[in-house]
Amino acid sequence: MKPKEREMVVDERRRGFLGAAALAGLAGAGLSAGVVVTTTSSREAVAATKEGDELKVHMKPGELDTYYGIWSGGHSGEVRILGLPSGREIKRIPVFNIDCMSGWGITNESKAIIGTKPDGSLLFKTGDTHHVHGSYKDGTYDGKYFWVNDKTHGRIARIRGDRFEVDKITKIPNIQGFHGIFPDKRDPVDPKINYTTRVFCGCEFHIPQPNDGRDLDDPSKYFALFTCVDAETMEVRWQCKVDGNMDLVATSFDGRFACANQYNTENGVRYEEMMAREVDACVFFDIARIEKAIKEGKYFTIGNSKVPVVDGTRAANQDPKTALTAYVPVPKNPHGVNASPDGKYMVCSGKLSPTVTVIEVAKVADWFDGKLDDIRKAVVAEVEVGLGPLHTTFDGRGNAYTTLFLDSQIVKWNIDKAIRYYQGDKSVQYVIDRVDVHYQPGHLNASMGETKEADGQFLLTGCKFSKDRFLPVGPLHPENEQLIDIRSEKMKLLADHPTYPEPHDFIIVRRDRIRTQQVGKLDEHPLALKRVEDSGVFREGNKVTVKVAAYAPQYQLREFEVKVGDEVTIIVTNMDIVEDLTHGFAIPEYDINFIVNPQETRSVTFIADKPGVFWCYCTHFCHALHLEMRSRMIVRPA
Ligand code: CUK
Ligand code: CUA
Ligand code: CA
Repeated sequence: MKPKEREMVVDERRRGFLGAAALAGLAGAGLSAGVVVTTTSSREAVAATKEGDELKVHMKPGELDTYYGIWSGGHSGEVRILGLPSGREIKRIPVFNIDCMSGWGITNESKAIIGTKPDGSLLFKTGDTHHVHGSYKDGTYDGKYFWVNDKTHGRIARIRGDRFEVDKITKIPNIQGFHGIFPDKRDPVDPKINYTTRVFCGCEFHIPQPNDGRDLDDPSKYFALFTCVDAETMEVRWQCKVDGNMDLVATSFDGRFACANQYNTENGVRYEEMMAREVDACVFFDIARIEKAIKEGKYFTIGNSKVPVVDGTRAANQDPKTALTAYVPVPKNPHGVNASPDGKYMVCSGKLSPTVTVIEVAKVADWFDGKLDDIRKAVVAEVEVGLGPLHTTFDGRGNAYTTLFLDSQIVKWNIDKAIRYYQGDKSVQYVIDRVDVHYQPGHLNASMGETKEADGQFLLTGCKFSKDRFLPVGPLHPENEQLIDIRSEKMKLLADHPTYPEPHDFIIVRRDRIRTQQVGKLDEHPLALKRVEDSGVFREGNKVTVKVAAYAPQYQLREFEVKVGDEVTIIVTNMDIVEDLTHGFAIPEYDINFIVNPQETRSVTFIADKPGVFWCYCTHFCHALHLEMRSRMIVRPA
């Protein structure tokens, strides 16, 4: 944002505040005059910093970051937005958790997205987010959607890129341990579709199919499914049965393949069994072929689920010309698969093997097309990088950066050189640099590193242990996200950022890719009041609807009455039109607490089971008269 624009926004805010203050004490006075502010938070493209400049870690007051970091929250169930490179946390997005700041899991609108049981209570209250990925257009982020997995309950959530709020959650059938997730980058068949239309979901755990009490003691019958979800409708399109399990997922830039690393090709149910083999695999899915097979009716279904399932097991896919899947060997219990930004390679980390395996995508295609006799030849390098390699990112200059969990290091290596070394030229030094990190890194990602616009500015790595890096706060330590400058040959560790446990993965998106809606639109809210005067209590039998307009500094209604035993629905519409003027609504003893942003509506439903006076009050500081912003709920004994 240019300084001038920023001034404008600040000015609008001040005006909103004063305009609203002038209304104090006036009931039903209608809207204050004001301007709908729809600033985009990131208008200008970001000029890459030049080598030699100090990479900025600290922002001056009022200065904006150049990148959005979209962080998973692990078993907190949420997603966070960080400004980068400063590392300042800007927002938390409740996803699979309950959040009493925003009312996620409390309002009727959020419950409808999360899903409810027949009694109206939430289907699930917990979740475990690991991987966030954004929608693509032309090989880079278009800022439209972000998706995140729920490992605990096998759900996928979609986050709107213009609001950083969840708009859909889908529960995937027939799976457990949904871990890796990745959107496609373009269509495998129609070259005109150069954007994301599918999201692929890997699944880690084997289960009996259907998992309804049969085959409990016969793990040889358990299996795992790869799932394709429609990016727009969020419906499950199809599933693919595989041998072994799936961990992380990646997609090719040409749209043809999705792939997943497999650490449990043994189909083991105990860890010793899962690490019995020296070599596991990375399984490739030919998306167009799978969808053709489904069109031709070559699928089955499982239990009550109507989702078509194709057979992607090794036995059923021996003939390359018709194969839906290919299993590329990778040692040993690999963790993580990442696509290089030039579209050429998939890099799979060995985890229990000190190696990374480089798979050439064109050679995988050759195998499927009958031009390569052995899928093992798609491996063009398998080179040593250090102990416990987990995840890899890229700088767009041909270099890869891999986390070494056991060595507590990031290793920078050159892909072409690694290939040359592997193919016989042992004089080549493919490892370029190493830097110690603190401590035990899992994921890492470079700025725009998962797009063809990888810009090689900086990377962050999510260290699983922070130990002594921050003031001690008792037994639970934060994670440590470390910022590393990667603009030159040598990496430079710049900063530590603590994060609440436990982010796994994250992406770093240049800010001009994001266009936000800063003020809501009442016509997108079916329950919205049109005018303040429409507030009121509407009774049908024992069902009572209470419509409340909120506009600083008051609620209209200032009091309302219901009876014990009533089923009460309170609909709150924030009539303020000033950016950042959010109101809250909490009811003591009734466990109600939520916010409503400007020009939006939220509702809650509860049984009035306690007689008395209950002051509904505004929880979100909105105005000089914020504390006075209350409404008196009178619950009369029946
Ligand atoms: S996994 Cu956590 S460090 Cu879920 Cu992406 Cu590798
Ligand atoms: Cu409205 Cu505080
Ligand atoms: Ca294994």
